[in-house]
Amino acid sequence: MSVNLSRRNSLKTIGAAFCMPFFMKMNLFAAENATKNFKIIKDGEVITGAHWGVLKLTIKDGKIVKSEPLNKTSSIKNPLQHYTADLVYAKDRVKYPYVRKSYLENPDSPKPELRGSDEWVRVSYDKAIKLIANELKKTIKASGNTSVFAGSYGWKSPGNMQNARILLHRFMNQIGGFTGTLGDYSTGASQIIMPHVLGTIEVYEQQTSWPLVLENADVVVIWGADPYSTLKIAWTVSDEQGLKYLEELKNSGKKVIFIDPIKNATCKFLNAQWIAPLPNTDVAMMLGMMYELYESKKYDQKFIETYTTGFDKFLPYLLGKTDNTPKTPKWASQICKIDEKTIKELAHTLYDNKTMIMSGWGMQRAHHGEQPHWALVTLCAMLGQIGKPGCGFGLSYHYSNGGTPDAKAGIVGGISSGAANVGTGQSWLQKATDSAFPLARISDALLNPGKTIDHNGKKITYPKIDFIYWAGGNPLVHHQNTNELVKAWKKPRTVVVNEIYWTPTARMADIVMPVTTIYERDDISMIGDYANLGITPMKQAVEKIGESKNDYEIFTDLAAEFGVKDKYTENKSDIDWIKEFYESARDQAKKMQLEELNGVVMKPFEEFWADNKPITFLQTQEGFEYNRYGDFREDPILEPLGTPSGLIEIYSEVIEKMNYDDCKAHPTWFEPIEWLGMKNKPAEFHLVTSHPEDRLHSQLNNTSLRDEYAISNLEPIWINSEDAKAKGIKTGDAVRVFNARGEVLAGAKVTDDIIKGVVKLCEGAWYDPLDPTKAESLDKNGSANVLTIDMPTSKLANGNISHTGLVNIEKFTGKVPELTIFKQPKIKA
Ligand SMILES: Nc1nc2c(c(=O)[nH]1)N[C@H]1C(S)=C(S)[C@@H](COP(=O)(O)OP(=O)(O)OC[C@H]3O[C@@H](n4cnc5c(=O)[nH]c(N)nc54)[C@H](O)[C@@H]3O)O[C@H]1N2
Ligand SMILES: Nc1nc2c(c(=O)[nH]1)N[C@H]1C(S)=C(S)[C@@H](COP(=O)(O)OP(=O)(O)OC[C@H]3O[C@@H](n4cnc5c(=O)[nH]c(N)nc54)[C@H](O)[C@@H]3O)O[C@H]1N2
Ligand SMILES: [Mo]
Repeated sequence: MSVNLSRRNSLKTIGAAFCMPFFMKMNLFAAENATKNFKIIKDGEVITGAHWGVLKLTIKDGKIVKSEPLNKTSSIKNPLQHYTADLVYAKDRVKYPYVRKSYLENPDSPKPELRGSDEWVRVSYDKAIKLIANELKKTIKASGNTSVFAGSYGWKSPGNMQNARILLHRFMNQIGGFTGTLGDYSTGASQIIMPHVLGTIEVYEQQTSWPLVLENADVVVIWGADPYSTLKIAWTVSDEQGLKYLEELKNSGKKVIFIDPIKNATCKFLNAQWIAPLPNTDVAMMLGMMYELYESKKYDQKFIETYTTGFDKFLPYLLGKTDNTPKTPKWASQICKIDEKTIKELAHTLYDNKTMIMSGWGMQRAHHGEQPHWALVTLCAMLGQIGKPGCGFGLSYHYSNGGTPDAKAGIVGGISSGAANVGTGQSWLQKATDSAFPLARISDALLNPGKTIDHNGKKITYPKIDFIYWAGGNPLVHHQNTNELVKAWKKPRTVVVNEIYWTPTARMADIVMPVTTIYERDDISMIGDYANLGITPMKQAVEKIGESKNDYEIFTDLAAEFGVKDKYTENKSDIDWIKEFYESARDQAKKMQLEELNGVVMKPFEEFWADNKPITFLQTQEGFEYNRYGDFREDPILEPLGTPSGLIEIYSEVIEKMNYDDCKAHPTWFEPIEWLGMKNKPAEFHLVTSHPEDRLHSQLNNTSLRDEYAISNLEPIWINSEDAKAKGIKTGDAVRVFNARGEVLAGAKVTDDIIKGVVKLCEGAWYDPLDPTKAESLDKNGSANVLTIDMPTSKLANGNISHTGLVNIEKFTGKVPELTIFKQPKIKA
């Protein structure tokens, strides 16, 4: 089977580039010219890239006055592209280095309980660097490198040079190592279960090409995904093709079925049939469908025999022979609240037609999140369409433009963490250190040093963490159960954060280092994660704000304090690296004879840089014809999957041996810890914390784009109209949303686009506690994770369960307090 270019395969290439003396010789003389030729313009246009696409910035008198997409690929608007000036000139920029007052007074007794409420003191950059270096040395000396947690995690900004997290790891690896993390928040459950089932991580793999889907599928099912929203961004610089294909799907007139408790922007855009199960009950619904297919003999026995293993061991469970509960459509209906007839009809429709099921990741960010995609693959195996052109299933159509046909491209290199045996694949999943725990266990790890947990067949013991360094993420917003994290966060002696803004995480640090936005520094990136459609220069558009620095400069100066500066930089400036990364792509392009083959010219770096224009690669015929499981279907012997059996594992003997009570050897319906069907519900409504259409997580919450979606200047919460009526809530009302874990204020949006009993509060609003000196204080800005549950999906994957959890909601009758989070914090005069 062809393994495709995944979203960050570029890293593989970089490793190779590092060893090549050719590049080192090249860069010595040429990069100097590159910098000489390029000054920051005062008036004109600069082309750059952001997660939300290639942008054209208009500069007047040295300031950004306009920001727009360089090209439009579809008629779907992407508001994120127009707020660049707000991002650069935000009121809450961290302009200088700051140290928390008590920490500055005595770093050995720094009153960590005052994190988040202490005053800040501005210090010189040199002093801040020396302080970080000294305290880091002290911690390492006292308790070793594993007591330094530099896992960091987050969406930072695109750019292959200014890669905050990798730059941090690179520094830590040169001073003896650190404790890092395993996995991610996006696909914590699926990326662990899928290799057992399909032999690949699946979630970050190239998808069967959209053109094949559009040509061949009669029915497209979108199961728990919101591509209209989530395709507004990509991990690198978006190629913006996904929205184009979504529009083509709409125009194709194909039948689209949409399965989600929320009628989201995608469902509306596509005018799809809406089937709305209770949250976290999809596995029951899928089992009901499988039962129906089995009973009506409408399943592909030949496919099951040829391409899968373990159906015979799964069947007794499906039929209820092992637990006296046949998973009939009626049984499923009682759980998911979709009527029996619809469940049956859906099963038949999928079997009778050429079907592609596109699933998002929301349903696996739930308790027992390993199960939904495993059950989905099993259902699709019964439908027998996996590997047929444009049919089967796909787990990445909603993300970073999966399914966009590949181009033949030179791949730009990137900075490396310098770790030995990093492995290949997604940059953030590469191994940067030996000491690591599943990242969503961060609070547990901080609170329970020495505790041993199960993880995917192994045991992991948490180290004692006494120093946290974070660069490029916002854990006080992204992690579940904020109030618990606040407690855990006060355990270590030192917390350092590199940030652009006074985010909730920066405010919970001891030392904050001011960082530039991508618009204040040079960088380079691929356009497109899977398809590699081009390369964009990311030239510095405006002067740096305040004393902000590039992460590279901060870590270079820290490396100097440890005597490893030359090792860290390899004597290269930012632009030297950028040139090297570009030249590695150019070298590949030459080897592939791109110019001769299809006229794509990659000029020498200096000319490319002076051009201020992206390079566009041409998509290939193979790209257009890419059919993900096509080869496997053609010949399962010669093209086996990477599973122990080489087949799709409906029953996994590897998992059986782990003997976990919360993840069995075949797809299983487990009741989540909190859900609407439980007895003695601790609260009334199921909270879904979707990814926001108008932000990237917490990014852009501090721009005027917020005015477009805020409700009465509060973070919106969706509530069904009947529920709202019963609670006396109207659109525009301030509401208090609460449970045993915490409470937040939000602005009600009353709608029929959400089923009864469910509320939606998007993740990513900046946590803004009313009284930061008090534990569990009311969050004024509706940060969803104040309410979510911090526990693992299961012992198998230890993923986060942010879409599982119940809340109460009531009209807020007090005076709505003013938001403070988007202003500068208390700074000592
Ligand atoms: N309840 C709930 N919680 C969730 C989710 C959910 O569905 N529900 N989803 C989860 C998922 S999938 C994810 S991926 C996470 C996302 O969580 P994060 O990735 O942490 O979220 P972002 O808001 O993108 O945070 C990125 C931060 O990096 C900063 N930054 C940007 N560029 C740079 C740079 O060059 N240098 C430095 N030093 N900093 C920079 C930004 O200012 C911002 O504060 O959230 C998770 N949390
Ligand atoms: N604009 C924008 N785009 C983004 C991001 C962003 O923050 N903003 N974040 C990016 C990142 S890091 C990631 S990981 C991806 C996330 O991509 P996803 O994980 O797919 O996004 P979510 O919004 O968490 O969930 C998608 C849909 O699942 C539904 N859902 C939730 N629970 C269930 C359930 O139990 N059953 C069913 N059937 N449906 C359910 C939600 O209602 C939602 O409509 O998006 C990426 N794209
Ligand atoms: Mo994510």
